Amino acid sequence: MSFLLTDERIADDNQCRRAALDDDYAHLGQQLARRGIAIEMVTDLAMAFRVAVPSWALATGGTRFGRFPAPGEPQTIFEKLEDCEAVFRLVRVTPGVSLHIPWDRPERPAELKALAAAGGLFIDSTNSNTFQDQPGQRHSYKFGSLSHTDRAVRDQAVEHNLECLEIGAALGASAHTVWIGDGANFPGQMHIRRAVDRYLESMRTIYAALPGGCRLLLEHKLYEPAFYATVVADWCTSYCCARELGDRAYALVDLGHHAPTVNVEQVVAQLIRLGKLGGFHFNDSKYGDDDLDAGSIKPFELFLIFNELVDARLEPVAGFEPAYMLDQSHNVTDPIESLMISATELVRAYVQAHLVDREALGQYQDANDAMMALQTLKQAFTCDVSPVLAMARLRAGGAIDPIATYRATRYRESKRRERPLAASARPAFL
Ligand code: RM4
Ligand code: MN
Ligand code: MN
Repeated sequence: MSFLLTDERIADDNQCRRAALDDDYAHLGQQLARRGIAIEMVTDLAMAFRVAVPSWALATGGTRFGRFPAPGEPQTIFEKLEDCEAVFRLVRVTPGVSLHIPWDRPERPAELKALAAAGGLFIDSTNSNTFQDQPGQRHSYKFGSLSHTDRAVRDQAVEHNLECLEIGAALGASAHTVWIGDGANFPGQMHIRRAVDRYLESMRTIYAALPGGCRLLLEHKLYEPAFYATVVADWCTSYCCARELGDRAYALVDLGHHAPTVNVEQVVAQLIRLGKLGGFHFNDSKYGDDDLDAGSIKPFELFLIFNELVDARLEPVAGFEPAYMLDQSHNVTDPIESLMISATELVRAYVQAHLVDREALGQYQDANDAMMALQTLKQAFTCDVSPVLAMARLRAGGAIDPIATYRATRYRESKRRERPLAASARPAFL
């Protein structure tokens, strides 16, 4: 019998934190009331927030220099779902799971769907992988996939995406994300215009096969693995391609995929204005990386992104329904802990963005009062909404302090006994 984080275990551990939370919540409620904000409304927002967890983030990540597998990490998609359930039970905002195929290809989709549902989860989206060769594959992606110069390679990559759509339909996924590593490492290696033409031709076939209710999300990335020129390198290329494809194609913004000085909240606002913001891969980065925990490096940027999202939601901008997903890799932390904290940081930014006095902000903007406009945003950003987040989790059956409860249950130690490391993942000294 595998170890489960039951509601009772969580409730028991919440006991010792309940009184302090009630105090802090009442105090914050008074502060917000003075500003005309009802704390209960804010707590309801925190409870309704949703972000999907990436199946590929549950196992320990690595870099091209190595990977250090952790005892008790999941190896199959079923074990990964078990860990997704643990994340969900503790924070209660992550019922959706985003699947990477073929890394987490379900042999029997119906079984996976049922298992997810039994744990209160569902499969939110699929992601294709044509940036790596798989064993037994006919053609190599060394020089590209959907934009390859050779039609046979392009066809194989299209075929893989069609298979993802089929799996997604069986699982009830509402989006399919395509990110390709295609590009060039040297000037002259690739005909820049024709590569985009070939990419679009392939994407048209994929678009035409979209199951009803499923959206196609185009993910761009500045560089890596192509280090000179990437085929879909920026949000503008992504937007143009999505527009050419049709109404059900959108641009997806991965927070770590921009040049270091790009104003990401401005990118978000532009895409909203153009009606093509399809979703997010949330994470954080310091240099050229794209896999650190959301909110760990640039929390103010995260807040400013949510400020744009909430502004559009409140307006409301017609047809505005971006999909929220995390896309991270955890090399030195327990993935369950990182995902819980990252999800919490997103709820924090979402809730704080609702505290912005938008009427005042509009007036300061009209009056060109830069100082007070900034202060209006800062007032929301500096408000510590932790008691709201904790109360929202508690009311939904989750943990007041997710990491403390997770550690107290010794979940990972139980999984260590249940899941012996596969020989391939085991370092030589174990
Ligand atoms: C890429 C990109 C994709 C993700 C892969 C693993 O950098 O972010 O979304 O699927 O990494
Ligand atoms: Mn991504
Ligand atoms: Mn990435």
